[in-house]
Amino acid sequence: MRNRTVFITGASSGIGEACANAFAAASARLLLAARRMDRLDEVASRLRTEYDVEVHTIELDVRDVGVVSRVLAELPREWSEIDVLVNNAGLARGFGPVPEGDTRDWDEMMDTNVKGLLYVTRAVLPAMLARDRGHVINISSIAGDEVYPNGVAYCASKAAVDAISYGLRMDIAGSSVRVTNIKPGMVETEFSEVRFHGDRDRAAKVYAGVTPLSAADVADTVFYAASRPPHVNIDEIKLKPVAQATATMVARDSG
Ligand code: NDP
Ligand code: 8X3
Repeated sequence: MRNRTVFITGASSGIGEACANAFAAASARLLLAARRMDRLDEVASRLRTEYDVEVHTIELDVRDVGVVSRVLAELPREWSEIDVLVNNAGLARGFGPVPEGDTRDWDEMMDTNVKGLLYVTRAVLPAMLARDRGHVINISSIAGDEVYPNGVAYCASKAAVDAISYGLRMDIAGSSVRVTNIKPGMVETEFSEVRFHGDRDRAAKVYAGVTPLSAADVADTVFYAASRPPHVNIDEIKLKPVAQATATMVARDSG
């Protein structure tokens, strides 16, 4: 991965930050994006110190198509050839049945998880295709095919990511650009705190009595897919904590 340029969206925390660690440890060059620049700059300076790698940060709200296309078109020349795109930026917002759903939460999830991922992919792919080289890695979820009650809009957004990953391989068939879909189960990050609108106690209960996946576990899987020989496409990987049988069936220690 030495000198490969890896672009990670949502790199200011959780799985995105862990992916940045994994690629930095392999001496990649890192292009990192998020909205919280204070957090992103902390990640960048830590990576430069720990791994002696080049890191470029960009402020990016993936929901804003104008900003996405402008910022990526105006990248400094030395950052414009992206080898690996990790479409990680995403969130769940709210937890409740559809008849009581908050449409603003639905908009935020669809705009980020589905449309934002498409906007970023649209901005990055043409240059990959022109060079006939590249890898798009989408962070979906088990929620894409293990739909659960109270999370229907989030599940639908991840089902869309599954469909995009599947269809993209057809749209670019014949090129050497690879497309991988990663589907994690329960990962302890800021995800649940975001879902529950900042309620930390409620978020902590999601991971109580169980050893969830860590963000590093997912990053390890992303890195595995990215580091196969160029003729190998890892279509999809689903990973869960051992204690998680399905999206809703989790064996917890009572003590
Ligand atoms: P975190 O909340 O820790 O990280 C989410 C990241 O996405 C942050 O860096 C955040 O950065 C970024 N982000 C959110 N909205 C936007 C936006 N509009 N524009 C740009 N960046 C944005 O959660 P995770 O690390 O867990 O989530 C990462 C991905 O993994 C998501 O797609 C999530 O759906 C998926 N996932 C998570 C699982 C879990 O159990 N944790 C399981 C399966 C999949 P900032 O706020 O600074 O913009
Ligand atoms: C996050 C995992 O099971 O909460 O995508 O949907 S889950």
